[in-house]
This record gives sequence, C-alpha cells and structure tokens, in this order.
Amino acid sequence: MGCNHFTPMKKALITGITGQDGAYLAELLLEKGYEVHGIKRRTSLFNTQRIDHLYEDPHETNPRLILHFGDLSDSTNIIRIIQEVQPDEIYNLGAMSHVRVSFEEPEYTANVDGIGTLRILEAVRLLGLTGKTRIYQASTSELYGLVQEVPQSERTPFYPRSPYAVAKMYAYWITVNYREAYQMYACNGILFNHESPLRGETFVTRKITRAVSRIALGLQEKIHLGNIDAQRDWGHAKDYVEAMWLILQQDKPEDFVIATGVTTSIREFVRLAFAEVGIELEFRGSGVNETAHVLKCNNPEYQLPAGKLVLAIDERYFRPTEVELLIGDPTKSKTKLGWKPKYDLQALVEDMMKADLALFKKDRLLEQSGHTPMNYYE
Ligand code: NDP
Ligand code: GDR
Repeated sequence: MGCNHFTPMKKALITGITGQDGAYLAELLLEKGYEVHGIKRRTSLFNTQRIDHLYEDPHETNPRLILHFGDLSDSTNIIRIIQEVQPDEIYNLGAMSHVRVSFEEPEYTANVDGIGTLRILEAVRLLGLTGKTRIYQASTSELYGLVQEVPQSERTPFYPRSPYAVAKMYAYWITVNYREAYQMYACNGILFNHESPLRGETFVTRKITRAVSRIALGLQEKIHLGNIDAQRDWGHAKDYVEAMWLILQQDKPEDFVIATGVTTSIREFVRLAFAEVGIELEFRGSGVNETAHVLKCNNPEYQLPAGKLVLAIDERYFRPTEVELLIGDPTKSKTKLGWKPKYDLQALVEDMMKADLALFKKDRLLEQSGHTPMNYYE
C-alpha cells in the first residue's frame, strides 16, 4: 500500500520502538507507507540497534521514521509527544517486559506497564483525539497465569502470577474501560509468547539459541536454566506484529488472542535448538538435579564428545510463582482478522539458530585472531 498526493500519509506512534516488537512493527508500518514516530528512552549507551537499519538521517528531506525521547512514567512528556504527532494509531508496546525481573522491581513495573497505559489513554482523551486516534495495548498471555482452562481464549478468566502480569491486568481493563466510557477505538491484543532473532537475550528462547550456538562453536561449556517443565505457545514476532496492525484496521474495536494453538516445553525447545546443529541430547535425572548430555554429535563441524554435560538447572532462574502452561485459542483472530501465522515452531527455531550461529561465528573469528570477543552473560 503506497501513498499518493491525495491520501495523506497515516501517522503511527510506537512506544517501545527499540524493543523486539517495536522494531518489526516499525518496519511493517514503513512498508505500508506510514510515517512512524517512536518513543525511545535516554540511555547512557545507544539502544537503537534493532532499528538502525530503518533510521533515516533527520537532515535529509522528509524522513519517515522519527524518534522522540520519552518515558512511559512521564505524563507531560507523553502528552506533549501525542500533541505534536497527532497520531492516527498508537501502539503501546513500551514496558518492563521481563516477568522474573518484575519480582525485583514490582513498583516500577506497575508504574510503567500499568499506569503508563493510563497515561496514553488519558493523553488521547485530554487532547480531544478520541475520535481520531486508535490505540493498541500490548496485553499478554501472562494474564491467564494459573491455569483456569486450556486452550485460553478471549473468554478465559485471568489469574495473574507476577507483578508484571498484575500490572498488565490493570492496563488491560483500563483499555476496556476507556473504550466503553469514552467510545475510544482502544483494543487489547492478548499475545502469547513470540520470539525472533531480535528477542532480548535474557528471555528463555534467545538464551537457549545463543548458548547452543556458543556451545557448538566451543565458546561456552554449558547452559544454566530454571524450570524447563514450563510450556509455552511460541510464535514468530514477525507474524505477531501483522496481527497488531490488523487489530487497529477493523470496523469495531475488540480484543483478540494471538497464538499458534501449539504448546511446547522449554526442555523440548532445548532439544530442537541442539538438533539444529546436529547434536542429539540425553536428559538425565529430574527436578533441580536434571542435566542434559550429548548423546551423539552428527555434524563434523562441531566436535562435542558423547556424554558431555551441556545443561544444568540453576534455582536462581525459578520464579516465586510460575506460569506452567500456556496454550492459546486463536479462533477469533483467524476468523475475524483473517490472521494466520507463517512460521511454525520448527521454522522459528531455525531462524533464531541461523542468526545466532552467524553472530557467534564472527565472535569465534575475533577470538581466533587474538581479539576479545563480546561479553557473555547468562
Ligand atoms: P522488549 O522488552 O523487547 O521491548 C520493550 C520496549 O519497551 C523497549 O523498547 C524498551 O526500551 C521500552 N521501555 C521499557 N521501559 C520503558 C519506559 N519506562 N518508558 C518507555 N519505554 C520503555 O519487549 P517486546 O518487544 O518483546 O514486547 C513488546 C510489548 O509486548 C511489551 O509491552 C511486552 O510486555 C508485551 N508482550 C510481549 C510478548 C512477547 O512474547 N514478546 C507477549 C505479550 C506481550 P529499551 O530498549 O530502552 O529498554
Ligand atoms: P515469559 O518468557 O516469562 O513467558 O514472558 P521467558 O522466556 O522469560 O520465560 C518462559 C518460561 O521459561 C522458563 N525458564 C526461564 N526463563 C528465563 N527467562 N530464563 C531461564 O533461564 C529460564 N529457565 C526456565 C520461565 O520460568 C518461564 O516459565 C514473556 C515476556 O515476553 C513477557 O513480556 C510476555 O508478556 C510473555 O512472554 C507472554
């Protein structure tokens, strides 16, 4: 969809544009002809690596990607940016998005993930933009928490199990409330876990694909994980940002579950990632004593001996309260939005492993030529 002289370019504002989803969504909206504004936080080091390829020099004429300094904890900043941009669509993706970390920073998480959403809604209302600006709220399958029923749909009751999920529950309901109270086009996308080569390094899938690449290349001995019995419904972030856009293009504002409908354990994800480098695993023991060892290495490029310990459990990664099983029912999004994911789990693992192997092959080259490779933290 291009734009011509007669159709003014649509403007979108993305909070969290420097994150995984923000980067894929910005790319998608630019392709669709939007002018894309993003809010980025001031940080002591650059934090725009995921969108650098989309960046246009502001000194050139009419850049279509424009970044604003801001923070979801700062109401006046949010009001000013929305007033300046006058967006047709706001995608509220900004959040302290790590469930385990939310137990360490509960108040900050409530402020940014919960009240931050209110700040966006209230800014749109106060600025008289309720008839113009459509709002997407990044809701989450974490709302389902302690299993009430499976698969989980738009009608499944919530039972949040972390400060993150409780904050997101406030955000969910305040979005519904503003829609009903002020006739705003404001919607929740209840997205199940979605991953990609751009996934943050401390989320479990990316932690695994990075570690497996490094282990295969001889840069790391083993990986430490927490609860590998947990099961997640994993999709690819590229597919999921398409759904966010579709949610804002409907006649009526509604909430949608976005999921694949397939669930897999963390243990199985580990097995699939090792299989990508030709390594078969044997799991031994159980609970905190469970370990994984090389059963067979079928790829001569990676010389790992049979029996080598490659995975151990570390209780530090356990959560005080866990979400054990997520499996989404995407029937509504399939029928009403016509949304269908292109990636299945196997294709997702392949994509992530390909990217991380390439990344760490560069690292190995650096090491072999006497340079210090990147730092690696678990
Ligand atoms: P990321 O953690 O990759 O990105 C989060 C973004 O929010 C980053 O741009 C981050 O900035 C920004 N941010 C953090 N704190 C603030 C703040 N105080 N003010 C403004 N911006 C802030 O998350 P994802 O891209 O994976 O997720 C996007 C959204 O979707 C989040 O709200 C998340 O909770 C939600 N979600 C994610 C799912 C998933 O599986 N990925 C599933 C369901 C929901 P910086 O780069 O500076 O840290
Ligand atoms: P999640 O994602 O909590 O589902 O939240 P994460 O990848 O962090 O955890 C998934 C499951 O893996 C288990 N796990 C570990 N997790 C991490 N991070 N590190 C480990 O070492 C580890 N070992 C086992 C966890 O206990 C958990 O059960 C993500 C985020 O993107 C949220 O913002 C989003 O709302 C939800 O997905 C849907």
